[in-house]
Amino acid sequence: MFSAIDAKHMARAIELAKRGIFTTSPNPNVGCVIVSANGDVLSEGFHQKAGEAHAEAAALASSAESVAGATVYVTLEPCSHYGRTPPCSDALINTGIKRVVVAMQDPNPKVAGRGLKKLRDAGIQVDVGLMEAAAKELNTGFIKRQLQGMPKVTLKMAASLDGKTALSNTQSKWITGAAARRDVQRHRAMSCAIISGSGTVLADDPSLNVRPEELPEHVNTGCTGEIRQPLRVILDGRNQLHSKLKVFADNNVLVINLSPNVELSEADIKQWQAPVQNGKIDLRAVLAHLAQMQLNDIWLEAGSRLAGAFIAAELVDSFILYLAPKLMGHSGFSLVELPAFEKMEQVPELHITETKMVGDDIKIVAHFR
Ligand code: AOF
Ligand code: ZN
Repeated sequence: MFSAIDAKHMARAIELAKRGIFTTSPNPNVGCVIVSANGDVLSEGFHQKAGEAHAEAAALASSAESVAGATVYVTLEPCSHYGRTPPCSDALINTGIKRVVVAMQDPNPKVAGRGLKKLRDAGIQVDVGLMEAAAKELNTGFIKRQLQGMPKVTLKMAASLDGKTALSNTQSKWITGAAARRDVQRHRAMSCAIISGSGTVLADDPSLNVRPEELPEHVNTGCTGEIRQPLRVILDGRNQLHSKLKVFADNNVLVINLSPNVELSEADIKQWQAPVQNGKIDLRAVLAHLAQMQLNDIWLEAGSRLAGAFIAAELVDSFILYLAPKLMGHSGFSLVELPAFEKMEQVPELHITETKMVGDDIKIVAHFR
């Protein structure tokens, strides 16, 4: 069904989709290439921002020539619904496209195969599944939210080679080097929200912001458009936060607690009261709430206790660990606080998919089974 030429054009569409990684949320990253019957690339497009043209519409709009008889390569099924923009499947039909090659079906229940059907009913040849795995990789959070009503959670931690996150006096600043911290900036920028706990926020007073000047890749990959700041979500089960902290310097923050914090209310800081579970914030309910807010990808930067609670509740999808070439000793704090296990079978297991050097540190990417 697919030729080497098909693969070349779809690979390009996937590269184009990546130009939206810092800007499309809550919408997916989508890329599109239009190729004439004699093999010339007529135009390219990608989705940049919710409310603006979908990838197919952007590609159609930028073709100088007629696209009648052409083949369209697109990383996600063309949409069939009237959302913020009209259906792309109609636009493709109206222009006389002959064939559409699609990497993956749209998990959005509003589409979910209807776009493919519309195209086929109009007599267009539709071939689905080329480079599907790579296309899914572009939108793991979007897909999870559409299918499960939950966002994708990536837990980030930094530790010494002996797995310690802080000294016994809780000092934890600058375990890793500058390159690893820049890498964290990139991950934050690709996320819809950053979750942290009040303990971390009170101890370090971080801004939890993205600093676009630390994202050279933004320029290198051809991303355009303003990088969005992820929503900062601070969990505060015991109402310890106060409005003078750096995270509250702008209003792109949501505090999650069990009862309203009067001082924060007076400072107009948004809060959401979560359901309680065993006397604590129900973490699953928090994530479901964030999914309802259309957040796809959550970056969890928390201390060992909150990180352990998310892991124990089986709410973490991916784990990114930066290991610094330092030894912090037996009295330091361990990576994650988990219940004492009696048997090895009870221990959470991960699958490591990537290891690489980032500056002087090692970056490990792993996924929970
Ligand atoms: C995009 N970009 O290139 C494609 C999308 O409300 P709307 O109009 O922004 O539609 C969003 C939905 O459209 C999205 O959830 C997905 O199902 C479908 N396809 N979306 O943002 C694109 N092709
Ligand atoms: Zn569309």
